[in-house]
Amino acid sequence: MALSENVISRAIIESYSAKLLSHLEVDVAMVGGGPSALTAARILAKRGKKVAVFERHLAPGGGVWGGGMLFNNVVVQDDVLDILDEIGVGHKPVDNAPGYNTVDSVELASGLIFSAIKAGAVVFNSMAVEDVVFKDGRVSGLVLNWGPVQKLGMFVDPLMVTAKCVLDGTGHPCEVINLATRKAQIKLDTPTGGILGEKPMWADSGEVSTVENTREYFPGLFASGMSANNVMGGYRMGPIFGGMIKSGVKAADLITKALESN
Ligand code: 48F
Repeated sequence: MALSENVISRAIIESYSAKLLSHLEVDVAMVGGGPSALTAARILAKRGKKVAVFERHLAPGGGVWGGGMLFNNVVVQDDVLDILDEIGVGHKPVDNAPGYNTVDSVELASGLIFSAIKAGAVVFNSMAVEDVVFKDGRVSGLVLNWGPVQKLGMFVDPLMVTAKCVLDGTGHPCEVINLATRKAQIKLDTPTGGILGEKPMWADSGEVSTVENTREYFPGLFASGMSANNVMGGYRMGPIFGGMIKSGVKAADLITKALESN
């Protein structure tokens, strides 16, 4: 069979269009494909929710790939090993340090991505979120543009998707909550009503607060991972990832509850 260039192009254009069209209206729209959002995406998709993840870069996985200072291993605590086992990611105990394990960061990043997609979440890579849809006092969706268009500063109007819940999983900059507070002048569910700002390194505290700070901060708008820590003034923790994974589990539970109570 002689291959047709036109068939190849048409197959991609039609299948991609179908995928995008079927995700113009979702249960959960996630911004950023870091470890916390990918964990939440996998769990929510497994529960039958319609989940789309929008990641600005070509490769989802966020801060996982780089390990610690490009030494491409990360550390996780014992209490997330069951989750790593569930998604088939290997781990090794650290000698003479009970409770600590190392994980190959490339295996963890790819495992989180693959398991989320296999569970039914759809990842749109190279798509950046530049604004939120804000209706009737609620964050109701996302405004999208191509990652490279945003990076080049091209003036191109965006497209929009609507969602019952939005998760800010953008990591340290908490981009979505930042822009929502700035543009919609919303008051967050924080002591000041605004973003408290991330604190410096304290691994132990940061790991705990990442999970505690995973919350709904405004109707329809949730935050996980380092984004939640920035909003609520938590410490950073560096290349240890148990808290990120547990934050994703908590985000999935909170969003499930929100979806099922409406
Ligand atoms: O920062 P990131 O990995 O998210 P996380 O789940 O995990 C944090 C850790 O990686 C690490 C840490 C752990 O110990 O401190 O930092 O909080 O991933 C965030 C993802 O969001 C994407 C970004 O490219 C990255 O992959 N992102 C950020 N802003 C946008 C975005 C945006 N506006 N639109 C789309 N994607």
